[in-house]
Amino acid sequence: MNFTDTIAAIATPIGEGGIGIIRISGPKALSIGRHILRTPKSGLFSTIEPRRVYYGYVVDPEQEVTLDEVLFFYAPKPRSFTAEDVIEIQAHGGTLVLSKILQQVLRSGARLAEPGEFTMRAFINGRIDLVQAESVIDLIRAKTDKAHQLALSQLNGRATRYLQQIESNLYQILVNMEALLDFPEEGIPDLEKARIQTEISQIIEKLQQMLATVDEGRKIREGIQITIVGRPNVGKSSLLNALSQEEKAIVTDIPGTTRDIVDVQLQLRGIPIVLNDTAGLRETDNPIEQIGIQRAEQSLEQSQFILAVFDISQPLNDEDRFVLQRLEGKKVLVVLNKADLQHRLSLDELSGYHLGDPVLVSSLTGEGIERLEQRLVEEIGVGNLQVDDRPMLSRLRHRNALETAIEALQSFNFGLEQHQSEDLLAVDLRSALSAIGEITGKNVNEEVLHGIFASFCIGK
Ligand SMILES: Nc1nc2c(ncn2[C@@H]2O[C@H](COP(=O)(O)OP(=O)(O)OP(=O)(O)O)[C@@H](O)[C@H]2O)c(=O)[nH]1
Ligand SMILES: [Mg+2]
Repeated sequence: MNFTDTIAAIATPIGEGGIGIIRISGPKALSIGRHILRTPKSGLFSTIEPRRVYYGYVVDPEQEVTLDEVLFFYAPKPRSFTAEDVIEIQAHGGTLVLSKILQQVLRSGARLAEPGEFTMRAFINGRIDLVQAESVIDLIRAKTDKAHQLALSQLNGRATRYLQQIESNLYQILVNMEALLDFPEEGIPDLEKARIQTEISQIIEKLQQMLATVDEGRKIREGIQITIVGRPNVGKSSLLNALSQEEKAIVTDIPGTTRDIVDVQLQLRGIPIVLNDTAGLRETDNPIEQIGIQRAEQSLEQSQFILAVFDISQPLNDEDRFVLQRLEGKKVLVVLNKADLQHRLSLDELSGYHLGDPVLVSSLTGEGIERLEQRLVEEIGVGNLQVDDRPMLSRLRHRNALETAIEALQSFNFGLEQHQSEDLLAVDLRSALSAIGEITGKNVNEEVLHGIFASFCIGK
């Protein structure tokens, strides 16, 4: 597809920096560049060669006033980020300077790019597929080494090539089958049927292996949200502080200290974790505390994992039981805090709730905290998450499409056994192909695309 308009944006973050970059992409990029760029001697550039860095000035050509001293280069299509003509101008990184240059670029015939629009053009122009486009934003957002590796592996097209291979195999089977359709009275020969079935089974297996990487990939990419819950005063905030090794949450001996959710980000074996400390759960008349408790309950519902804290120096009370009832069906690790004090909690009653082996810690002395981390790693299953040379995917959207493709192929193989007609079999093949096309972006609707790129920043 050829875009007829030219887009521009500031590609670097707002604020002061050594340099700031203005990116221009589209058919008018070069002519806009010529219009506003001047040589060091204030002349027009007679030639701007591809991929060469030039030194010069940006001017407002109407007034012939200089806006900034810059470096710039020109990358003609298709060898540029967007696969269109691109000019990138490195100016001084100040908000006012950059916005003046941008205004001048816009006055000269470009329009302001929408968030993610440069990457979207790279995708629509066929330079990258959708998995690669998604990985661009993942690379920008990566906060851990593993997330960085995963984004790079997707950007360099490992998953893309793997899916393309599967697509082309399926396509070949479809073509062969449609050729057979011309002789409907003969049907598919048995030998041929067996061969197709084996091939489809192999493809199903490959897709299943890929499906297995999605959950890992999502953990690596998005991280895991863990919520700390418990009745007031058991030491939830102290535990948050101990795990994050900072005095992030207020700790007092007054029950009902924490009101709002306090979150910290940390890493567990290279996986990003967001840890939420919440208000102690109990009945209360205090309206502020009530709101805090509502938020705690919300976080308890939405979190992927719960650390349920109890005070081992006190017998279980009704508030604890109230908390315990809330934990049913959740992924929970029970933490018995205040291990440095005398133990008065009945483990028998606790074990009646079948929440697994508790971990004993003292958030005050730090005793048991390392063991708790180790248990967390095991329970969440992040201990052996790694990015290797498997083709990995990492989004819910990928998971749904893979599942659809697998189901369609299973239905195909079943149909083949049941001597289903070729045109019905072809429907299954096509729906598998279309599901895979949703991942790579060959077959994806406007709305999904918009959703993907809207989460990008402007200038990317
Ligand atoms: N001895 C001992 N005291 C602790 C330990 N952990 C917390 N405490 C004390 O218990 C009291 C309550 O701690 P917090 O961390 O504020 O408890 P919380 O669960 O966040 O309480 P709320 O925010 O009110 O729900 C404070 O006085 C802490 O110093 C521990 O492991 N040992
Ligand atoms: Mg607290």
